[in-house]
Amino acid sequence: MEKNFKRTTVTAALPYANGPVHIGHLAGVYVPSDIYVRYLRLKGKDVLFIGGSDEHGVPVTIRARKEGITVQEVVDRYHYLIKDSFEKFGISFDIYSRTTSKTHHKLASDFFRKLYDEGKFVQQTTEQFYDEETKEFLTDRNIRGECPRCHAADAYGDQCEKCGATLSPEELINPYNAVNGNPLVKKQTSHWYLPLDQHQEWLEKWILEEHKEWRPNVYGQCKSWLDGGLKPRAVTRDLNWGIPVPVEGAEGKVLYVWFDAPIGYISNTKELCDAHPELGSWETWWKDPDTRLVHFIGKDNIVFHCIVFPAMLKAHGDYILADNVPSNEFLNLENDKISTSRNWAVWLNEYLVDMPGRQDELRYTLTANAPETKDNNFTWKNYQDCCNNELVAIYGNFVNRALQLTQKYYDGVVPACGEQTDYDKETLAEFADVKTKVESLLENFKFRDAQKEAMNLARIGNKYIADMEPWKVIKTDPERVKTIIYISLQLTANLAIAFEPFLPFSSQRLREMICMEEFSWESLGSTELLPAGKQLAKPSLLFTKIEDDVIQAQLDKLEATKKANEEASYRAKDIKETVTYEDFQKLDIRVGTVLECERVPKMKKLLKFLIDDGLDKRTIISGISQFYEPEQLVGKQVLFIANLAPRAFKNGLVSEGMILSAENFDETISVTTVEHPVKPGSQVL
Ligand code: B3M
Ligand code: ZN
Repeated sequence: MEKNFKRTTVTAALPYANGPVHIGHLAGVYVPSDIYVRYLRLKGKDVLFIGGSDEHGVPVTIRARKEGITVQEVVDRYHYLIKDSFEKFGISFDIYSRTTSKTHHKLASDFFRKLYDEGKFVQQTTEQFYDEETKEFLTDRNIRGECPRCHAADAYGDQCEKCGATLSPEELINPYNAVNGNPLVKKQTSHWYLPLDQHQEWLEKWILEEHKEWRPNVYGQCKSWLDGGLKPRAVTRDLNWGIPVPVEGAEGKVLYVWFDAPIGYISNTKELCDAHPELGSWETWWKDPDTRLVHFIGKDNIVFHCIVFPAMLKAHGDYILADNVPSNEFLNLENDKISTSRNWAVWLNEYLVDMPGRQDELRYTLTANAPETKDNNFTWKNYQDCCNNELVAIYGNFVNRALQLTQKYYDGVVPACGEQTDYDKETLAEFADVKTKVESLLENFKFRDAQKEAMNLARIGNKYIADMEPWKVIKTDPERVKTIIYISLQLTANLAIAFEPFLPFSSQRLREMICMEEFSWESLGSTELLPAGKQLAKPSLLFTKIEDDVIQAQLDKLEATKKANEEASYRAKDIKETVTYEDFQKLDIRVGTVLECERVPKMKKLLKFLIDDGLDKRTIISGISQFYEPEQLVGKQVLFIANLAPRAFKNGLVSEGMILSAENFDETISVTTVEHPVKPGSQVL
């Protein structure tokens, strides 16, 4: 922090190209990093903003299998989709490349080879699960089997989704290949490990002593890893997708995705600098101690960026290490965890279609709710409030008043400033203050508070113009109005600068309206941004209200997702444990004819049936009164269990059997019946 760096390399986590990106990604990584970079650029700093897609690893291969296409097709599809979404949201990467690029394959491969040649890895042979038919070692996620805890039939090698237990593949009972169901055998395989234990000492000093300023969540996670004692980590995998391990005899092995992905930051910088010599050598951006390196990431990536990647860089030598790793917590959606598999997300590509031209509205809401210190929540209602009550009612309203009045009174020409009152001076002084405040907040990665300060500027402006009431004063003291409008216009120009890092689209529109070509962070707070006599362009509304029906449509969409998920999870209800035919035969299921059916007083859910069972009449109680009027059922032939031990109910009623009903996914009930009439007492076989 204290050090005066010459330039800054900013990286944003490389999203897996296995699906589109959603608001959680934007809030956690890409909006904050973009705000930071835009701010630095506005200050005239030398900065590179490096992004790209992470195209290796198991997730993309699983997606390919699911969709029945090749892995290359998967990464192509999502790389371009993600890149496009980022562009449209104004995430101003200097480069957005991909880890399947030639440059990256070579750089990552050379990186590994250098460490290998210098003996920086240890080689270890372990037993892993292997499919003898497909001749492949399986990764945890591709192994399934019976859960040792809850005995669910299809737990994953790393986790049981039924009981939530964290597992290792060894613990599964009868492990099998998740893709083809083949049984698995144990087979020896050899891998290279980065001996993190050997890096423990310097990492402790570097993080725990020299980087106490890191966010508490980041520092805390690192500390607990370090306190637990670091262990060697495998950096290669048996997989047929990825960067081949550049060592003889390592056929069928690739670099572990978390080994190559962070090197992707370096490769993408190289690709950029090679194409733009004016940026200097890529090595300056990664090796010069005068360069400040900052990684923006989500909290599940902390260990890789703070411990594993630095250990790799240190083992390699030559490289600088991160100066800070601002990491966010998670964003929830409507009080529920964002989940790709449950489709519980607001996808950026869909938002762009549903809410055209409203990128800043989302950027604003996500920063206002940024999960900087704890998990936070996005709700559509809050989004609407942010838009209507803040962007429209405060920022938009102030700017619109100032510009419209300039048109009305002065044909769009900035009037000359007359003598200022004390209130005028106080207002301008408050504005000048904001620069220092926003600056120190941004330098400390406190984006939410920084944006709040920018909005405060607009509040000050709004209050000023409301208090001054130029539309009244014009009748009594037209000279005074010139000063009021002059000041309001200076405030407007300041807002265009202050909001640029946060809301680049509206800021640009505003600058066009006030014809401000040149602007810099340093001029923030100035009271002479728009000189008297300057002709402004015709104004239009900076923000427009979001109506209830637009919000409702989004809520309906989520509701439909919820319904579809419930349906799917119902369908996916596990089949109960296998029973033998003998077990089944113990049940005596018969057809009975309903002779009478009535509600049970004081027991709302129950219906009391009198059934002709072929031999006799019997009473059966069933909890299905919400779904049938008793008279609907009289005369129907229903299936019932004839040999179930009688069950007594509280009010003395006894049920002599049980009527079989089907429960629909929405929990409605339908009684089972026979297709053709049969004699009461017929057995179901
Ligand atoms: N692709 C994981 C993730 O998207 C990973 C980040 C890589 S950053 C080098 O959470
Ligand atoms: Zn389980």
